[in-house]
Amino acid sequence: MTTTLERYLDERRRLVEQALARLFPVRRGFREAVRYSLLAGGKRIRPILTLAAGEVLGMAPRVTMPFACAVEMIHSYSLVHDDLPAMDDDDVRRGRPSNHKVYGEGTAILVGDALLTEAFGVMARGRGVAPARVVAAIEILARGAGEMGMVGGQALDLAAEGATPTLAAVRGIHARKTGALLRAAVCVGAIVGGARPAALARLTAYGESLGLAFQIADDIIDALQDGGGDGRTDAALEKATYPGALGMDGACAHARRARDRALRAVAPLGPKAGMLAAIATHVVDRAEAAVRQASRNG
Ligand code: GRG
Repeated sequence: MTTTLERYLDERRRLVEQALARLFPVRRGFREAVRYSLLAGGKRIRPILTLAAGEVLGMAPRVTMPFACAVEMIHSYSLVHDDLPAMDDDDVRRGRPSNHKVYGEGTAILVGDALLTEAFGVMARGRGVAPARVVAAIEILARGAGEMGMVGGQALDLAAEGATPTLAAVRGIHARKTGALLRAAVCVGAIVGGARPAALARLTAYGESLGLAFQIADDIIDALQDGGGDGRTDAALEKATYPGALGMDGACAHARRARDRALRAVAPLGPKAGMLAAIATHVVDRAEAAVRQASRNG
């Protein structure tokens, strides 16, 4: 049975795919390498969060879309760069060879550079949004993606490699590496939608807790795929992960608490925030279902 949330996610995902494809229509030369990673599927959860936050304020997806695309472009660039041999050295991304395996390292670096740079151009060209909101959205996204956000978190992660991290270290790394962009995705939608300070504070708190829940859920699913029963696999321990620091049960409990904080943050915004609430619930349900499945499989 298709739930309201699934229908919403499918519809918004389709709109995002169409908008991204329109931004990069030509299929030749370097553009082909850009399209390879940008249009490679993925859940599109970040741009959907931008659209959903805008919708809480009554903003039509068509107006918020350039900002949602910019968020996804920055996410895609981070994945292309993260897969490079100098970073995580992953050969596969979104079910197919990573960008550098197909086009070479130099081109993959440039694909990331292009996506990051163009993201800001796409926002600057957004139509139907007051210039002050555009500037504020650009600023908040730059902060989430930059040195104090995702890039800074990646730098901390590189520095932590090889050591068994404490929970505080895990929290600090992930709040920036993954959480900052998710939080910014929500804030961008809120700002474009013209949120007043009280609503902006609520949506920001939601984005923060959702980012944490998402990261823990992602770590849980990864640890299970690595074959860990309690999450304390070598892979989990060498890298800064929640199951590595807390064990699987502790990580699940932590994810549920983050979800509950996200739900409490948006509850006063009423039914218009229903999709944001459903997304937070879905993120944690997915991880818990994976844990149940793994324990059934022994
Ligand atoms: C290289 C500057 C730079 C940053 C890299 C995003 C990131 C920072 C690294 C990716 C490593 C990773 C797998 C982190 C876990 C959380 C995460 C970002 C998962 C991927 O996001 P999803 O699940 O992926 O939304 P899709 O493919 O659905 O978009």
